[in-house]
Amino acid sequence: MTINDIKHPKVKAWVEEIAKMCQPKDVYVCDGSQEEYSRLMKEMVDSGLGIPLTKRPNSVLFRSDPSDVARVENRTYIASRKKEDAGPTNNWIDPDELKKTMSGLYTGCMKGRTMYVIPYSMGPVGSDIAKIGIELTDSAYVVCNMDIMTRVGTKVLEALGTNGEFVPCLHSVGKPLEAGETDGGKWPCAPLDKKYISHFPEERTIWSYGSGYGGNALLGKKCFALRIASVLARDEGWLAEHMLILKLTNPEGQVKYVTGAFPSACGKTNLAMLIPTIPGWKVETVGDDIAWMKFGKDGRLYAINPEAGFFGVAPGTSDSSNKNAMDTITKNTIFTNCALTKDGDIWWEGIGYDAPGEVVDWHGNPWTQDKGNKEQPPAAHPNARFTTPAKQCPSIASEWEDPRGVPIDAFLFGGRRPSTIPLVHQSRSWNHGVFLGSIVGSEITAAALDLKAGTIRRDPFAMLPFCGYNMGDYFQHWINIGKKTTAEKLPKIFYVNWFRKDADGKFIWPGYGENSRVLAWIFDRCDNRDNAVETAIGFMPKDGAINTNGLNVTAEAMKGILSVDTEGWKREIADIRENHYPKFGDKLPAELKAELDGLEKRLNG
Ligand code: SAT
Ligand code: MN
Repeated sequence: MTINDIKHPKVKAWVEEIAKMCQPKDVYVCDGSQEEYSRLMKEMVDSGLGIPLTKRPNSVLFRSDPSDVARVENRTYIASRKKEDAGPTNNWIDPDELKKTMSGLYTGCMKGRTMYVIPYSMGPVGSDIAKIGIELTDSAYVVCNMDIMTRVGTKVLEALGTNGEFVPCLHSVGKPLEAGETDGGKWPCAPLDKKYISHFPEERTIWSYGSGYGGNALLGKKCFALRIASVLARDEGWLAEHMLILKLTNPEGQVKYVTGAFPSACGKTNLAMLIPTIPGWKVETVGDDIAWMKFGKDGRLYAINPEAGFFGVAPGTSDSSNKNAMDTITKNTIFTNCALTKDGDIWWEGIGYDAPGEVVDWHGNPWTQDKGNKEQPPAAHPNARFTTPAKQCPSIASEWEDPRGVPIDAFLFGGRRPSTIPLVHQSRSWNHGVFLGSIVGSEITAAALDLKAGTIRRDPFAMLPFCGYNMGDYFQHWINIGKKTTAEKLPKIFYVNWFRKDADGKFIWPGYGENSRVLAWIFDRCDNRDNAVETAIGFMPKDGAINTNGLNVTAEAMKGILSVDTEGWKREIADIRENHYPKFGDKLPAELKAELDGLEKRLNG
């Protein structure tokens, strides 16, 4: 399609304005068809950028530039009018100044390239909870990834009509081509100090420059569905959260829907696709990364997964850690920065089997596994990814695209905490649950990071890099949500911790499928079953309330991870008081301060 196929005058004017600035060789409007996807993929394969995988139908491997392998948080900006509105946890630049700098970079930046117009919907097209974005990009790789991760094309333009609302998202890899120049099969991007991932929350606009990777470039994901959407959610009274959504069915066939927020490297995708070890229970997947939740007429919160695919971390994914993910990525998948085998398959560290002879590493160099060498650089980049359609996932729930969303029964929060935090506890109230969300964090283990080992890196609600406004105001928004309906209609809030370690530094809890035992307890809590005791920190499983049949954990160890570590919690409170809450200054809601005081009192009492 061409620019003249756009029937929305505002969209058309904006596309023309950006084309004038970026000066692409042509403008192409994506229809989202299979034919279009295949054509763009073929172009990338022909140019040497993509490598088709003979072992996986319709799947292609890409290698990025070594400088462009992950989100760049220190180049990510919330450019609100007032600095205070970005808050203490975001980078801020004055929006006028940032636009001026970036307009300079954008001028002529698409020379020699096509500018693709990607009309996309976050959420099922036509859902009341869904929203539309238009991404302009000079990267065909971005188009194909967006095709998998969102709903793209003609149907979105139709839903937009002539005056529908959209979020303008501008993206360029920041590498104009001179006349006759090509990329020569190399991943185009700009140097780090030229990369900008910018959000203008008042204008609800995204400008991204210089990176082609993941959340920097696929603007529907973290930029729109979290940073901009969190601002919309604040203003409109809903929630845009960094949460998986799963459907839990008990042996009697009853269903609960659970969402969960975890910082990175806590196994969120694995949990979303978990295969229960306890008989009769079933977990199905609605989403693995983002939940948008709105109140239904019945006063309950309904969640949709705004995405249509999974952008998962490849290393560590195996048949034993996540069989469903492995079965999802057998076809129609884009792999980035994985290793390539001789027989045309991908490989990565932790895939569950040794590298089959010499492979090609993510730099494009020959690589042979040397298990004796602990220092050997990995064959796959640690942030190597797969982009794969959600509908291919064997555990996908039949209602995952229900435009009404699914009614949420429980929120989980969790982090990697080798001590103090028990396997599971339930908040005493909504506000106490918001308190638990606000203290989420993982312990730093690698002393190499210039932080002391044992330090807790707090990542409230797992939203630290994704909240588009002042985090103190975000806490307040969560408190306010709790006042919008009755307590029994609100989801119950739980804090889980799969990562407790023993004195030898070994994980006590086996995790993965065994986490279903904890989910089962949570399920019954949602029905107010008599399976809990009240403690100073909240509700915890009664003796024997967690099914341990066939579990390889001693009764003593179970007791250890299911009791209140009073001294540990006192240290936790001191850390929150001294190092965490002061960051939010007078934006910290009084309710959270009261929860902290109350907890301390109960622990002392
Ligand atoms: O690169 S993404 O932001 O899409 C994924 C992630 O960092 O969690
Ligand atoms: Mn994420």
